[in-house]
Amino acid sequence: MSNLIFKNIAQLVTMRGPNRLRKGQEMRDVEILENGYVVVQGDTIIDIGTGDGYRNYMDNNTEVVDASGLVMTPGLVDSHTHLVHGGSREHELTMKLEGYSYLDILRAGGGILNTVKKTRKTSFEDLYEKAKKSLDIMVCFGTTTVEAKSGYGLDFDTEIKQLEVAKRLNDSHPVDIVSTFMGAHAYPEEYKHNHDAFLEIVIKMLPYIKEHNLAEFCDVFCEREVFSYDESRYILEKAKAYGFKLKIHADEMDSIGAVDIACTLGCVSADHLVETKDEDFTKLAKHDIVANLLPATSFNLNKNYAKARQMIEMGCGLALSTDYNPGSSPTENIQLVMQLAGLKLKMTPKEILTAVTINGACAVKREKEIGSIEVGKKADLVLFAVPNIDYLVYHFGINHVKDVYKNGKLVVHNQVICYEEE
Ligand code: IZC
Ligand code: ZN
Repeated sequence: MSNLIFKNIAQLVTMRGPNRLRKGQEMRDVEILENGYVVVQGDTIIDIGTGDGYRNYMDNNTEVVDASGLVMTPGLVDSHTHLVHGGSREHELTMKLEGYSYLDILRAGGGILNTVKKTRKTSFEDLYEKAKKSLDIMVCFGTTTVEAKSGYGLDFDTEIKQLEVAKRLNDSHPVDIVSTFMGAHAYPEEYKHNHDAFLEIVIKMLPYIKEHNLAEFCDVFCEREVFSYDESRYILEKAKAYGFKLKIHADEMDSIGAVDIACTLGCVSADHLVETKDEDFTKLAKHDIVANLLPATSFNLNKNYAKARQMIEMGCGLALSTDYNPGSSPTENIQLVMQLAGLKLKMTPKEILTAVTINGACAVKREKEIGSIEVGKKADLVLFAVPNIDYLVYHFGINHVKDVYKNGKLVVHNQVICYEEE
């Protein structure tokens, strides 16, 4: 097997360290090697260092990439998206501008329910093509692993269709997809007045999804007017019993006890955390739950931002994700999220990089394989055309990617997709 060598990397952000959630001050402990090199064999990193130590690995077949003037980071992890869905919701923008809230629109049968109608009507092929376009955009911005939720079917056939689309994409697209079943995303029109019956429908899907290996995680939208504390807890308890790992949409608009559910049931991540009470930060830290923050959603809905600084001071481990969805965060751009994290959450570039690499990997339970540039890990690597990591957060709203490598293969070159279709 021939080697692939990156040499003269201006700043190599290794994220070397323990394969676990980096919490509190640890989020700033980021190793940056100046004039670094990385050696890849097949899909795996076999050496890293500085200077010309790479020379030992050179033979006639070696491909050498000169990364002078570039920054290299691990492939970015977008650990919260609603990737697979039909249609879009631009026609709700005017309502939003007129002052209707996210929940007002949902109450009127729009919002998630608007996307449910469209997703039910859209064919497998069309859902696949649309989600593939989004994945292509994501990888062009440096994302190499994506978590993808269902939750726009709210009936057996459509939830399964969404999960099957994600599975097919995982097989055919270079980006890795980690699937989450989110049947408890909203109550569909037909069960608006019969919550108990809908909860049973969601629970009946769990064994099928588990047997067919269609999702690793189960998630619930725990929110006033959506799934109550008891309803959320009930679903997640059942999912846990079937062997799903858990996530929870927590405190996006209001705090109704989602963090308590996350701590008692052992959720891997609690996501949003905008209205979380300060005492709950300590609980998240103590239980090693990934606090997954989604500032593009706050930006898009013109709402409050999560209190990232307090969270870090209280010892939490933060991830950052796009929340890509057609309603509250119609963007695939993880770099914009990183820049909002700097501007609005007051996170430092090192904390931000920790959040979108190793901590994002923790949010999808892939911390042993990805999230850092270390010997033995997958060669998921991004080259950014910036002089240093501060620049990545400072110059906002544009794409800084030059090239992206997934499993040791070049998949984006000069911001253009170049992978071979499988
Ligand atoms: O489609 O509105 N928050 N779920 C919970 C979403 C946003 C997605 C949507
Ligand atoms: Zn979400």
